[in-house]
Amino acid sequence: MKLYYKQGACSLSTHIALREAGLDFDMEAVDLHAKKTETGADFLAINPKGYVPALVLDDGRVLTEGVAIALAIAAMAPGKHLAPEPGSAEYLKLVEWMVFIATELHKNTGAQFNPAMPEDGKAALKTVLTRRLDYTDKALGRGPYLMGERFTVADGYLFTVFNWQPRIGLDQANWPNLAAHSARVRERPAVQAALAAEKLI
Ligand SMILES: N[C@@H](CCC(=O)N[C@@H](CS)C(=O)NCC(=O)O)C(=O)O
Repeated sequence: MKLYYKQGACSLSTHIALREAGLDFDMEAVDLHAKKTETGADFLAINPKGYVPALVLDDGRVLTEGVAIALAIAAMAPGKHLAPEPGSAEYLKLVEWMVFIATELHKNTGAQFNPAMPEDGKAALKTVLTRRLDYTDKALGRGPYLMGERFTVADGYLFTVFNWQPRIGLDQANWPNLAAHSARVRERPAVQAALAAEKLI
Protein backbone atom coordinates (compact mmCIF):
# COMPACT_ATOMS: atom_id res chain seq x y z
CA MET A 1 0.00 0.00 0.00
CA LYS A 2 1.26 3.49 -0.73
CA LEU A 3 -0.01 6.80 0.63
CA TYR A 4 0.48 9.88 -1.50
CA TYR A 5 0.68 12.86 0.81
CA LYS A 6 1.82 16.42 1.32
CA GLN A 7 3.55 17.43 4.53
CA GLY A 8 0.99 18.66 7.08
CA ALA A 9 -1.91 18.67 4.60
CA CYS A 10 -5.21 16.83 5.06
CA SER A 11 -3.40 13.63 4.07
CA LEU A 12 -1.92 13.69 7.59
CA SER A 13 -5.30 12.43 8.84
CA THR A 14 -5.03 9.26 6.73
CA HIS A 15 -1.34 8.92 7.59
CA ILE A 16 -2.26 8.94 11.29
CA ALA A 17 -5.00 6.37 10.62
CA LEU A 18 -2.49 4.05 8.90
CA ARG A 19 -0.09 4.27 11.84
CA GLU A 20 -2.86 3.85 14.43
CA ALA A 21 -4.00 0.78 12.46
CA GLY A 22 -0.48 -0.66 12.53
CA LEU A 23 -0.59 -1.42 8.80
CA ASP A 24 2.42 -1.73 6.50
CA PHE A 25 2.60 1.07 3.96
CA ASP A 26 4.96 3.22 1.92
CA MET A 27 4.63 6.96 1.52
CA GLU A 28 5.44 9.29 -1.31
CA ALA A 29 5.25 13.08 -1.16
CA VAL A 30 3.48 15.04 -3.88
CA ASP A 31 4.33 18.49 -5.21
CA LEU A 32 0.75 19.77 -5.55
CA HIS A 33 1.71 22.67 -7.81
CA ALA A 34 3.73 20.62 -10.28
CA LYS A 35 1.44 17.55 -9.82
CA LYS A 36 4.60 15.42 -9.59
CA THR A 37 5.51 12.91 -6.92
CA GLU A 38 8.90 12.94 -5.24
CA THR A 39 10.10 10.15 -7.56
CA GLY A 40 9.07 12.23 -10.58
CA ALA A 41 5.85 10.34 -11.38
CA ASP A 42 2.89 12.18 -12.90
CA PHE A 43 0.51 12.48 -9.93
CA LEU A 44 -2.46 13.10 -12.24
CA ALA A 45 -1.94 9.62 -13.67
CA ILE A 46 -2.33 8.25 -10.11
CA ASN A 47 -5.17 10.51 -8.97
CA PRO A 48 -6.73 12.50 -11.83
CA LYS A 49 -8.35 14.75 -9.20
CA GLY A 50 -4.84 16.07 -8.53
CA TYR A 51 -5.14 16.24 -4.76
CA VAL A 52 -3.92 14.31 -1.75
CA PRO A 53 -4.58 11.99 -0.05
CA ALA A 54 -4.54 9.04 -2.44
CA LEU A 55 -3.99 5.50 -1.23
CA VAL A 56 -2.87 2.88 -3.73
CA LEU A 57 -3.84 -0.56 -2.46
CA ASP A 58 -1.75 -3.69 -2.97
CA ASP A 59 -4.15 -4.87 -5.71
CA GLY A 60 -3.61 -1.61 -7.60
CA ARG A 61 -6.92 0.05 -6.74
CA VAL A 62 -6.64 3.74 -5.93
CA LEU A 63 -8.71 5.17 -3.10
CA THR A 64 -9.27 8.91 -2.95
CA GLU A 65 -11.20 11.22 -0.59
CA GLY A 66 -9.85 11.44 2.92
CA VAL A 67 -13.09 10.30 4.58
CA ALA A 68 -13.34 7.17 2.40
CA ILE A 69 -9.64 6.38 2.89
CA ALA A 70 -9.77 6.78 6.68
CA LEU A 71 -12.90 4.59 6.96
CA ALA A 72 -11.28 1.98 4.68
CA ILE A 73 -8.18 1.93 6.87
CA ALA A 74 -10.33 1.46 9.99
CA ALA A 75 -12.02 -1.50 8.24
CA MET A 76 -8.63 -3.04 7.38
CA ALA A 77 -7.70 -3.24 11.08
CA PRO A 78 -10.95 -4.08 12.92
CA GLY A 79 -9.06 -5.10 16.05
CA LYS A 80 -7.81 -1.53 16.51
CA HIS A 81 -11.37 -0.15 16.83
CA LEU A 82 -10.63 3.00 14.87
CA ALA A 83 -14.33 3.05 13.92
CA PRO A 84 -17.41 1.50 15.54
CA GLU A 85 -19.10 -1.56 14.00
CA PRO A 86 -20.15 -0.63 10.41
CA GLY A 87 -23.90 -0.09 10.19
CA SER A 88 -24.32 0.58 13.89
CA ALA A 89 -25.82 3.82 15.19
CA GLU A 90 -22.35 4.70 16.52
CA TYR A 91 -20.81 4.14 13.09
CA LEU A 92 -23.29 6.57 11.56
CA LYS A 93 -22.35 9.10 14.24
CA LEU A 94 -18.71 8.69 13.23
CA VAL A 95 -19.57 9.18 9.55
CA GLU A 96 -21.53 12.29 10.55
CA TRP A 97 -18.42 13.69 12.26
CA MET A 98 -16.16 12.79 9.34
CA VAL A 99 -18.43 14.53 6.83
CA PHE A 100 -18.77 17.55 9.14
CA ILE A 101 -14.98 17.84 9.48
CA ALA A 102 -14.53 17.47 5.72
CA THR A 103 -17.19 19.89 4.55
CA GLU A 104 -17.47 22.41 7.37
CA LEU A 105 -14.00 22.56 8.94
CA HIS A 106 -11.53 21.28 6.33
CA LYS A 107 -12.98 23.07 3.31
CA ASN A 108 -13.70 26.38 5.07
CA THR A 109 -10.12 26.38 6.39
CA GLY A 110 -8.59 25.22 3.10
CA ALA A 111 -10.28 28.10 1.24
CA GLN A 112 -8.25 30.55 3.36
CA PHE A 113 -5.05 29.24 1.73
CA ASN A 114 -6.35 29.87 -1.79
CA PRO A 115 -4.56 32.97 -3.16
CA ALA A 116 -7.38 33.49 -5.67
CA MET A 117 -10.01 33.80 -2.93
CA PRO A 118 -11.00 37.49 -2.42
CA GLU A 119 -10.55 38.88 1.10
CA ASP A 120 -14.29 39.41 1.69
CA GLY A 121 -14.95 35.81 0.65
CA LYS A 122 -12.30 34.62 3.09
CA ALA A 123 -13.81 36.72 5.88
CA ALA A 124 -17.29 35.33 5.24
CA LEU A 125 -16.02 31.76 5.33
CA LYS A 126 -14.00 32.48 8.47
CA THR A 127 -17.19 33.61 10.22
CA VAL A 128 -18.85 30.30 9.31
CA LEU A 129 -15.74 28.36 10.33
CA THR A 130 -15.64 30.10 13.72
CA ARG A 131 -19.26 29.08 14.34
CA ARG A 132 -18.49 25.49 13.35
CA LEU A 133 -15.48 25.41 15.69
CA ASP A 134 -17.67 26.79 18.49
CA TYR A 135 -20.11 23.94 17.88
CA THR A 136 -17.32 21.33 17.79
CA ASP A 137 -15.76 22.62 21.00
CA LYS A 138 -19.11 22.34 22.78
CA ALA A 139 -19.97 18.91 21.36
CA LEU A 140 -16.52 17.56 22.19
CA GLY A 141 -16.68 18.81 25.78
CA ARG A 142 -14.01 17.09 27.82
CA GLY A 143 -14.04 14.16 25.43
CA PRO A 144 -11.53 12.74 25.72
CA TYR A 145 -12.31 11.93 22.07
CA LEU A 146 -15.03 12.95 19.61
CA MET A 147 -16.81 9.61 19.96
CA GLY A 148 -16.26 9.44 23.72
CA GLU A 149 -13.66 7.28 25.42
CA ARG A 150 -12.10 5.74 22.33
CA PHE A 151 -9.86 7.33 19.68
CA THR A 152 -11.29 6.98 16.17
CA VAL A 153 -10.23 8.16 12.71
CA ALA A 154 -12.33 11.30 13.29
CA ASP A 155 -9.89 12.41 16.01
CA GLY A 156 -6.90 12.24 13.65
CA TYR A 157 -8.84 14.26 11.08
CA LEU A 158 -9.98 16.88 13.61
CA PHE A 159 -6.42 17.14 14.97
CA THR A 160 -5.07 17.72 11.44
CA VAL A 161 -7.53 20.50 10.60
CA PHE A 162 -7.41 22.20 14.01
CA ASN A 163 -3.62 22.45 13.63
CA TRP A 164 -4.08 24.74 10.63
CA GLN A 165 -6.06 27.38 12.55
CA PRO A 166 -3.11 29.52 13.74
CA ARG A 167 -1.92 29.73 10.10
CA ILE A 168 -5.17 31.48 9.16
CA GLY A 169 -5.04 33.81 12.15
CA LEU A 170 -7.44 31.95 14.48
CA ASP A 171 -6.22 31.50 18.04
CA GLN A 172 -6.62 27.91 19.24
CA ALA A 173 -7.09 29.23 22.79
CA ASN A 174 -10.60 30.35 21.71
CA TRP A 175 -11.57 26.67 21.82
CA PRO A 176 -10.20 25.15 25.04
CA ASN A 177 -11.78 21.72 24.55
CA LEU A 178 -10.39 21.49 21.03
CA ALA A 179 -6.98 22.66 22.22
CA ALA A 180 -6.97 20.00 24.95
CA HIS A 181 -8.08 17.37 22.41
CA SER A 182 -5.30 18.41 20.06
CA ALA A 183 -2.68 18.09 22.82
CA ARG A 184 -4.12 14.67 23.79
CA VAL A 185 -4.04 13.37 20.21
CA ARG A 186 -0.55 14.76 19.63
CA GLU A 187 0.82 12.66 22.49
CA ARG A 188 -0.29 9.37 20.97
CA PRO A 189 2.70 7.32 19.78
CA ALA A 190 1.20 6.75 16.31
CA VAL A 191 0.59 10.48 15.91
CA GLN A 192 4.13 11.29 17.03
CA ALA A 193 5.41 8.77 14.47
CA ALA A 194 3.31 10.33 11.70
CA LEU A 195 4.47 13.86 12.61
CA ALA A 196 8.10 12.69 12.67
CA ALA A 197 7.76 10.91 9.31
CA GLU A 198 6.40 14.14 7.78
CA LYS A 199 9.21 16.12 9.45
CA LEU A 200 6.68 18.18 11.39
CA ILE A 201 8.54 17.59 14.66
N1 LIG B 1 -12.19 16.22 -1.24
C1 LIG B 1 -10.80 15.91 -0.96
C2 LIG B 1 -10.03 17.22 -0.83
C3 LIG B 1 -8.59 16.97 -0.50
C4 LIG B 1 -7.82 18.28 -0.47
O1 LIG B 1 -8.40 19.38 -0.32
N2 LIG B 1 -6.49 18.17 -0.59
C5 LIG B 1 -5.64 19.34 -0.65
C6 LIG B 1 -4.60 19.31 0.46
S1 LIG B 1 -5.38 19.44 2.06
C7 LIG B 1 -4.90 19.30 -1.98
O2 LIG B 1 -4.28 18.32 -2.32
N3 LIG B 1 -5.04 20.40 -2.76
C8 LIG B 1 -4.39 20.50 -4.02
C9 LIG B 1 -5.33 20.71 -5.15
O3 LIG B 1 -6.57 20.68 -4.93
O4 LIG B 1 -4.87 20.88 -6.27
C10 LIG B 1 -10.68 15.08 0.31
O5 LIG B 1 -11.46 15.34 1.24
O6 LIG B 1 -9.83 14.19 0.36
